This record gives sequence, C-alpha cells and structure tokens, in this order.
Amino acid sequence: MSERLVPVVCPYCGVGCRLYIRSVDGYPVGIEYAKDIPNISNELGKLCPKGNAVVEYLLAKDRLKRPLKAKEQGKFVEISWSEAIKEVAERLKAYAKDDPNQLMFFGSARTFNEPNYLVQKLARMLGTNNVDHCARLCHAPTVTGLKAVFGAGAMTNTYKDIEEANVIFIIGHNYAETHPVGFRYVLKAKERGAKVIVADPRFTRTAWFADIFLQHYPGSDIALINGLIHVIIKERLYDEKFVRERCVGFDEVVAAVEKFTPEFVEKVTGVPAELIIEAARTFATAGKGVITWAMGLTQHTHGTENVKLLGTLAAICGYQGKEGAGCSPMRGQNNVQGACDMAALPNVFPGYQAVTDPEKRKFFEEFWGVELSGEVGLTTVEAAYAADKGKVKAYYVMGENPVISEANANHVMHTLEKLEFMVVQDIVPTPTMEYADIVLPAAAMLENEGSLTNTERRVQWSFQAVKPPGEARPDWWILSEVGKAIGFDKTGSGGFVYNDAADVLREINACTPQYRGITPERLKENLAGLHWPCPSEDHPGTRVLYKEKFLTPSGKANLAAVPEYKGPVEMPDEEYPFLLTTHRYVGMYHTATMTMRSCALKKRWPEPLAEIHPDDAVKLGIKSGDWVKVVTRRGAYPIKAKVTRAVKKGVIAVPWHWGANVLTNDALDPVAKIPETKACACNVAKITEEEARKLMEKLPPLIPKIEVVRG
Ligand SMILES: Nc1nc2c(c(=O)[nH]1)N[C@H]1C(S)=C(S)[C@@H](COP(=O)(O)OP(=O)(O)OC[C@H]3O[C@@H](n4cnc5c(=O)[nH]c(N)nc54)[C@H](O)[C@@H]3O)O[C@H]1N2
Ligand SMILES: Nc1nc2c(c(=O)[nH]1)N[C@H]1C(S)=C(S)[C@@H](COP(=O)(O)OP(=O)(O)OC[C@H]3O[C@@H](n4cnc5c(=O)[nH]c(N)nc54)[C@H](O)[C@@H]3O)O[C@H]1N2
Ligand code: SF4
Ligand SMILES: [Mo]
Repeated sequence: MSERLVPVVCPYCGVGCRLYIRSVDGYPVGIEYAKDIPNISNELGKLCPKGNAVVEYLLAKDRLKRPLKAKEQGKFVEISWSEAIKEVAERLKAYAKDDPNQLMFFGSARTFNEPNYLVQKLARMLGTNNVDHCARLCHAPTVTGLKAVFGAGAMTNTYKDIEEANVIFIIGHNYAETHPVGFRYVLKAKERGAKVIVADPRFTRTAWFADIFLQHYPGSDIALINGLIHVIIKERLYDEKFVRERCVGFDEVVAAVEKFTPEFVEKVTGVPAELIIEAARTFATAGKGVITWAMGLTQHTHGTENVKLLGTLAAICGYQGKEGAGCSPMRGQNNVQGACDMAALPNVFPGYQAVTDPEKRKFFEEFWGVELSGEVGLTTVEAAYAADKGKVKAYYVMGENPVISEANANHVMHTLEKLEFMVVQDIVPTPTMEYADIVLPAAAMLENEGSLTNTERRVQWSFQAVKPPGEARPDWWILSEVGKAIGFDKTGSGGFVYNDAADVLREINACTPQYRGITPERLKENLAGLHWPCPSEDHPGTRVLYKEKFLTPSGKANLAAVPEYKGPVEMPDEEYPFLLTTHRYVGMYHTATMTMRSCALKKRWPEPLAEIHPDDAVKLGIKSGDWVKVVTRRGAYPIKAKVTRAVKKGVIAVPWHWGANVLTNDALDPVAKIPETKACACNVAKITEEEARKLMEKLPPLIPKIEVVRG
C-alpha cells in the first residue's frame, strides 16, 4: 500500500487555496490542511465547506470513464479514444476547410492554464478567433472597464493589501459567502480597526460585518457610485496631488456627477442620503482603501460603466499604486484569471495581445507557423445567436455547462439543438452533454497536474494527487491528441506534440510576456506561487500594479464620466411587477456538477429558496416554505419561498445553482457582452406542490441519467 500526501490547489473558487490530498494507491482517502506552506492565499491552510468536501465528487459513481458517441439525443455508445479523436479531428477539419467561423470553442475556468492555452491555439490555428469561456458571464465588464481606466483588467493588488487597508468598500460581492477564505483578510483588517462598507440589495452574510451598509435596488449602482464621487468632490476629500499628477478627465467627472446629489441618489437607489454622505467620507478619508466587487456589479447591461466608475472612485482617492490600496475585483472560478491570461477570449492572443494588432499577429503567425485571422471572434452569447441563425454549426465545449449557466436557458437549449456537431469534454454527465455528439471524459484537476492563476494573479502548480477513473485523460492530453490528429503534428511551438503539462507551460513562457519568468521548475519549487507580471526567471513577481504609471497609452488613469443614470433594461411593470436578482450559496458551486455530487454539501444545502420581503409576501398570501412560481418573459421556475427582510420590498432574490437561468435576461452590455443576470422584471405567485412538480419536469435535469449502451 502506498500512501501519499500531495499538494494541490482547490478546484473551486478564485481564492486558490492550497491543500494536501491524502491518497492510498492512487485513491483519495482524505485531505490535510497546508499549515506548513508559508505565504499561500489561505493562511494556516484553512478551507471553506467546499474545500473540505473536495474528495467526494472525485468518487462519484457516474464519473465519465470512456469516450462516448451519441446514437440519438442523450443516448450514447462507448467508443475508443482513437475513434473519438479521429472523429473530432475530421469534423473540425471539415468545418475549418469550409469556413472556420462555423466553429465555436469554449475554454474553461475550471481547468488549468495549459489546456486553455491549447484550446485557443487549436481554434486560432484552425483559422477562427471564435473562442470564449465563462469569464464572459462573469468579470468581462471588469476587464473592459478597468482597461478603459487603467489600461489593463486584472486585480491591481493582492489579499495582503486588503489586510493592510484602512477601509474596504465591498459592492455587489457577497464576499463572506463566495470567497469565504479570502474574507479572512477583511476580518483581519477589521480587527486592526479598518472600516468596512458594504453595498448590496440583500442583507448578506457579508453585510453582517459592515460598519456602513448601503442597501440599494438591483441595477442602481451607477447612481450609487456617482453619488459617492459627488460627495467626495463637493467636500474636496479627493487626493488632489494624485488626480493632478496621475489622472486625466477629472473636469468631466466633476460635471457628470453634478446632478447625483445625495437626495437624488436616495430617490433612485433607496439608500438614505445621510448614509451616502457617511460612506463617502469614510471611504475617502481613510488614507488607504480597497474596493472589492464581483457579480452584483458586473452582470448588468451597464456593467462596464459600473466598473469604470469604481476605478474612478479608487483613483480620485489616490488608492492606486501603493500597498494597502487598489481595486480587487474578486475573480470567481479557480482559474478564470488564467483562462483569460491564456486568451480563451475572442479578441486577444495570450497575454492580452490584440488579434487586430498586425505586429502581435505576425509574432503568433511565426510562433505557430500558420496564417491567423485578425477578425475578432464571437462571445458565448453571440455564438448562441449565430448558431440559431445557422452561421455557427459546431461547438467544442471544454469544461462549461451552458444549459445551466448561460442566461435565458430555454434559448440556449434551442440553439444547442440546432447545432450539427458538438463535443463536450467534462468530468461528469451534465445537461449540456445531452446535446453532444461526442463526449470526451476528462480527468479532474486533482487527477492531473498543471498551473492555475488565482484572483491575485498568483500562479500556482497543482500536482497529480489521485488516479483518474477509467480512461479519463487530462484536458491538455486530449487537446494535444486532437491537434496532432488534425495534422498539427510538428514538434516545437508550431504543433501539438507535448510530453506533459510542463512542456505546454514552457511554450506559454515563450509567448506570454506576463508569464515569461513563471516556469514549471520555479512553480514546482515554490508552492506559494508567483504573482504575474513576472517578466524574467529571476523576477520575484509583482504584488502591487501601477506604482509609477498606468498601462494606458498616456500612462495616466482615464477617469470615467457617466453622466446618465441607467438601470436594468427590463424594469418592473404591471405584468411583471417585481425585480428579480440571482445569487449563490456558500456550499453550492455554479451548475453544481461537483457540489451536488457531495453528500455533505447536498445535505446542508438541499434546495434553493426565493427571498421575498414580508410586505410583498402578505399581499400575495405567501408564507416561508410555500411553493411559488417565479415567472419572467422567458420562463417559469418553481421554488420554495423564504419570507425575509434581507431583501427590499419589490425584489425577489433566487439562487441560480438549481437552474433558475430559464428566467434571466440575455440582454447584453454593449462593450463587455455580458448578459444581465442580476436584474430583470418578474412576477411571483403561490402554487401547489403538484403544480411545482409539473413545472420542475420541464426544467433540464441537473444530474441527467445519460443512457450508455456498451459497444
Ligand atoms: N460558494 C460559491 N462560491 C463561489 C461561486 C459559487 O458558485 N459558489 N462562484 C464563483 C464565481 S465564478 C464568482 S464570479 C463569484 C461571484 O461572487 P459574488 O458576486 O459574491 O456572487 P453572487 O452571490 O452571484 O452576487 C453577489 C451579490 O450581488 C448582489 N446583487 C444582486 N444584484 C445586484 C445589483 O444590482 N447591484 C449590486 N451592487 N449587487 C447586486 C447579490 O445580492 C449578491 O449578494 O463567486 C465565486 N465563488
Ligand atoms: N443567473 C446567473 N447565471 C450565472 C451567474 C449568476 O450569478 N447568475 N454567474 C455566472 C458566472 S460568474 C459564471 S463564472 C458562470 C459559470 O458557468 P460554467 O463555467 O458553465 O459553470 P460550472 O458549473 O463551473 O461549469 C463548469 C463545467 O466544468 C466541468 N469541470 C470541472 N472540472 C473540470 C476539469 O478539470 N476539466 C473539464 N474538462 N471539465 C471540468 C464541470 O463538471 C462543469 O460541467 O455562470 C454564470 N451564470
Ligand atoms: S475559499 Fe475557494 S479556494 Fe478556498 S477552499 Fe473555499 S472554494 Fe476552495
Ligand atoms: Mo464567475
């Protein structure tokens, strides 16, 4: 019997906690806290409920073990790896020959940097920039918004800076619940005397720790942030020197926020004027401040503007380029930062080098040895609409579950039905897989190795801890086989011949400026990892960005003026009188493919509850525990009610893990192309259990029983 203790990174969220997996003969038997590794993001090795339960999903009975081919929708036969790879390669090649833009590739924030690099390399070498991933549904506005203000889209600081801040403004981010171990840095700052300001339409677990709580209406963030800037400028609390020396556009901001008086903002947001004034004063006068945000801010048709305003707020207070300050958009998935860095995105090559820039394109044409397209590709939601029109005909989906995660799920399913060919590469059966033609069984992250990048730009190596089940294979291996079978079989950067994940990382080092010094050797040695940018092998990595200048062409921050108030595109009316918003639970993760395969988590978080204000509940005759039907212009969703003052009157808040995206709106932010999953009009009515059951049958099953005929 061989027992091992292997250091890995948690396969769930962007905090990127380290832990050890204990295994016997390649099977997982438990976990150990990584107490002995200094300077990791989870000090003392602490984990949240998901990290603690990490072994369970690995052992799920229905793990995918062999490649599958569909006989008809949802019915499969087992095939060999060589048959599967051959079929995928031939089909992709045929579409590419005809018109490469008929293809769409989905990268994955749930797997390592190396396969994300390979999936975009495959798309691009086949001639298309149609490659995207769930960052589109997530922090896309953070990238577009922060790029506009500071020249780049990543977190400008690290967790250490949150710990050292004197004020932390948390907006649209249920920090305590969605980045629970990272939240310890907020608590540590608070113990030191730092003030915490929380803005959220719901009274969340995070709000419990607030010194000032601003409860605004979903979608009213532009007014709220402009209101804070208004007070800071009017009371001359901003950092005049920083604004003069390091920013441009201040006069336009002054003019734009003129009408956002605390009284006006109170009317639009529902937050009392005096609280807005108090929050503005507390934030601006602290000396060192951090702003953290997540989906409450970004998942709107004006998400980019929300983020630009937060960047502006930080900049006018001088909270950039120094320790204990900065912008901390909290990246969600454990490798969403890395999937973006690796360019699983339609507009850039690795390292955010624009596909439209002829010089960058020339570099990659020489590096990969093929001609490349300079046309920006499709985003996830755009691809669905192109599929509906028959323009996109084939999807390659690695580690995403769009049937549950994309907005307006009924439309998503309709478009998947229209596709001619779909490959799904996942670790378990998903509702998306029901539409697949070929299923490729992937090894889970803990069953293979590679590098991944947490929210702080910290790149870490995760080692193989256990054996994958059956014939499941690492994501990088699958893509390398597909690439070779297509004919990209040269050695070196022009092909897909790799011995292991480290080989792929060496190629990434050679073409991604921020990762140049982040070699596999250094990562394997230093378990706390390295923060990018890390331009050379002797560079220690970078904690705080923009100490001297910003990455904009002028080197100065472009302050953003947003003079017009914009709310959600779909506001309550007579037919749909409530505002619906969606959120997460600490023990459930996204489309729940892993957390619902954990008995411990499922037991503690068994079902979703729709939060409704007591006054609304009385009017509708609803009590806690009653079944209700939430209805929007796009779908109907059965759920039990929880009557609570945590939400404002007129707001219905629903966790989305169980399939609530049949309700949400896929209207897009014009710049970031993110759908508006945080606010749309809805109606609510009490229903019987029988009616709920009937409605439930119409929803896609979260854990589908895929029928497999043995071949
Ligand atoms: N347990 C768990 N942790 C996770 C995840 C998970 O699924 N489960 N997912 C990970 C991922 S990928 C991400 S991106 C993060 C997301 O992390 P969060 O953004 O914290 O997650 P949410 O609960 O979706 O939304 C945050 C808050 O936004 C509020 N909100 C709703 N509408 C608005 C609005 O209009 N304005 C403002 N300001 N706030 C609003 C909600 O009430 C909610 O409390 O979490 C990561 N961590
Ligand atoms: N209404 C509403 N909708 C939302 C949101 C919201 O707040 N409200 N949030 C959005 C956000 S922020 C995000 S990030 C998206 C997330 O959207 P998705 O990325 O689609 O959601 P996940 O459940 O994380 O799905 C990832 C898939 O990867 C698989 N997987 C896990 N590990 C591996 C691996 O190692 N290899 C491979 N090949 N596959 C693997 C999982 O089984 C799962 O099927 O959802 C978005 N949808
Ligand atoms: S906070 Fe995130 S990374 Fe850490 S244990 Fe929990 S889910 Fe895993
Ligand atoms: Mo996310």
